[in-house]
Amino acid sequence: MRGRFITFEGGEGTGKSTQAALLAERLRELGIAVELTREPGGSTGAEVIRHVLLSGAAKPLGAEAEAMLFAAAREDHLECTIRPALERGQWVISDRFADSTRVYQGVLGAVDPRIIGALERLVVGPTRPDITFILDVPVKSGLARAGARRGKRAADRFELETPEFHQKLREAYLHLAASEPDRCVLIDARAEPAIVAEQVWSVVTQRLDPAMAPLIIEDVAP
Ligand code: Z5A
Repeated sequence: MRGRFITFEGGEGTGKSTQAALLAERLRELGIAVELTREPGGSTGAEVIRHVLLSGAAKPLGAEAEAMLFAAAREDHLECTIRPALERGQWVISDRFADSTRVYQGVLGAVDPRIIGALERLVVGPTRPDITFILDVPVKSGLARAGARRGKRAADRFELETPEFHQKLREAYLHLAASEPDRCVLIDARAEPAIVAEQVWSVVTQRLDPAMAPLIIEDVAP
């Protein structure tokens, strides 16, 4: 039986990595094998492209070229990591996926929706998430969280964008959540991580019934 595919989306500092890790931990406690991954990245080739994108080296090429690079990274991620894991019956949790391209390059970068749609059909095809959690916090709180976590490390290409950019990003994610309610679940992520994790868990148990998932015994190193 194919595993389940769950993605986390949202703006800066909304807690995607934290919630993806907490959900993976909870599923593993039930004996479910989980592949916890992220975008851009999640496979050897995609991690190389991640470096190019987040360094800002591709920014002068424009949003359309960046969308193609994110799609190339996603192709490798799907082929090398996501599809093999789903075929093994594992659950895949990805910190960002194709909705990030729709929102960052499509809405914010004003790339023609036909190009974004064509890339998604070509690369993602039928491998669509069963649930996408869209985490939402006010822009100020998200940027403050991300800044505190970054500490003295230099901001990446997207962290350098203006507060107006991040406000538009938040609105684009709210719009996406409203336009695809069967797949997307909007989560108010202002509360403590454990409280947000409970909201996420309640949706996962209602929609995907992890108690009924076939157990896969993970290889244990000798
Ligand atoms: N991008 C794109 O443009 N197109 C695409 O197709 C894709 C991506 C796939 C990837 O950056 C960038 O690439 C991203 C979009 C673009 N833009 N940016 N920036 P990344 O992978 O380096 O980072 P990110 O995805 O943006 O993650 P993030 O926003 O920096 O963080 P987060 O995952 O949402 O949050 P976190 O790491 O879980 O938490 C941040 C801090 O807040 C940390 O100290 C936590 O301990 C704390 N935290 C977490 N939850 C809470 C709660 N509930 N309360 C208080 N504090 C909390």
